[in-house]
Formats: sequence, C-alpha cells, structure tokens
Amino acid sequence: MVSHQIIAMTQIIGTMNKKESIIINGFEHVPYSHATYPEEEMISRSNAYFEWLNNRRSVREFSDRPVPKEIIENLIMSASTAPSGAHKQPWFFCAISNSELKAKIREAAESEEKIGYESRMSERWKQDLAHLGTDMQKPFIETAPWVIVAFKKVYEFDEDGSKHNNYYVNESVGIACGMFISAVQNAGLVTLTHTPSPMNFLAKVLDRPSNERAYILFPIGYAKEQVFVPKLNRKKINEISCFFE
Ligand code: IYR
Repeated sequence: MVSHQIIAMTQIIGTMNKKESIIINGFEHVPYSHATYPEEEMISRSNAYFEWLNNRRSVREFSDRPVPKEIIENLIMSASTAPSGAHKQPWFFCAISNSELKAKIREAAESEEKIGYESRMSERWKQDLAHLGTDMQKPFIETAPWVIVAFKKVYEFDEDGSKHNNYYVNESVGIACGMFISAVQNAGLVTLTHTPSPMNFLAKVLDRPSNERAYILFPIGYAKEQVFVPKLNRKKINEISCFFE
C-alpha cells in the first residue's frame, strides 16, 4: 500500500484531529498508552513486586479445598496475555477437576515416574533432586482441586487440512506458563511445575489433537495446612547478571 492510501484510510478511521487507528500493511493499529510512575515510585513498585514474587514457592502438598472455576478461567486468561511468535498464541490449557480423570492422570504419571526414577534418570540427576525430596509418588494430582495441563501447539491445521508450523513455540508457551504461575501467586493459591516424562500420555488421556504436546502439568489449589518446603537460596544479582553501562 502506498503512503497516500495509508493516510486516506487513517482519515476514514480516525476522527478530525485525534487518530483512533492507523493502517500498516493493510492492518489496523490502535493507539496504546501505558501506565508510568515517578522514578521513586517505580523503584518501590519494582522492589515490592520482586519481594512478592520471591515469596512464591513450589508446593507439593495440597489441601483438597475446592477452588471456584472462575478463578481458574482468570488464571488461564492471564497466561494467554503472553507474547507469542507472530501472535499465534500456540497454547491450549486443559483444566481438570473431575476426580476419575485426575485419578487416571495420577496413575499414568506415577507409572512413567516409576520408570524414570528406577531407570531413566541418572544417579547424578537423582542426587541433584535429593534436596527437593521428590519421589515417584504424585498424590497432589488427585488432592489438588484442579490440575491444569498446558499444551504447546506445534503446528496448526489449515482449512484444507494441511499443516503449518507455529513460531518460537517453546519460548511462547514458556512465557505463558511463567505468567500463569505469577497469576496463581496473585490469586493466593499455590502450584507446582510437574513434568512427568515422557508426557505423551496426557494428550491421550485428554483426547487432544495431534498438533498438541503436553508442556507442563500444574496442580492448583491451597497448600496443605502445615506444609514444608526445602530451604533454598536464590542466586544473587551478580551471579545471574552483568551490566554494561
Ligand atoms: N519428573 C520427576 C523428576 C523431577 C525432575 C526435576 I529436573 C525436578 O526439578 C523435579 C522432579 C518428578 O516430578 O518427580
């Protein structure tokens, strides 16, 4: 499109002086403005946000106290605000509260984990996990009121049934899952990133199409009344970053 066409279309969509939208490559772009704050306030907000996130812990023992579906929907919608390659939003979330289905998933996860702990995982790997106290038992899959399985959509189907790949799928779904975890924390709930390996059984149990691969399983709920988590230290700023000023 040539520039006079862009301007003409802008004038059609826009009002007299204030542009409501512009056209780029034939696509509408709308005005955007974001909240900003005085520097002092940004410092205190960024610090408060860090401290709030720093309180998050992965929890392995859940209460069976129910959680309303509306909260889970909000968590999924929060995750789905993530940026993604070409804005393809290559994710799908299955939210399970059905007890029989959770039992089925637990059974399948534990049988994969049994093979994992008994033969797939190296001794070094098991040593590295020892401080977390994990094992092949995954009762949280049944205890937590909700299990959310995040799937990545490796490709999409065109109308004629042919396939086209999505872009930066792992990055996109990884970011969405990070935002999901943060939304869980914000709601006042806890979760755990569980990745029984291999995870193919989840697509089968949940009857998902061939373009989806299970990415992370999240049990969601309240922590059990008295819960212990491993005493961990997080890396310091100079261990995880360097600055070029
Ligand atoms: N998937 C197994 C093992 C496991 C692996 C890693 I790396 C962890 O950080 C935690 C667990 C399990 O869920 O027990």
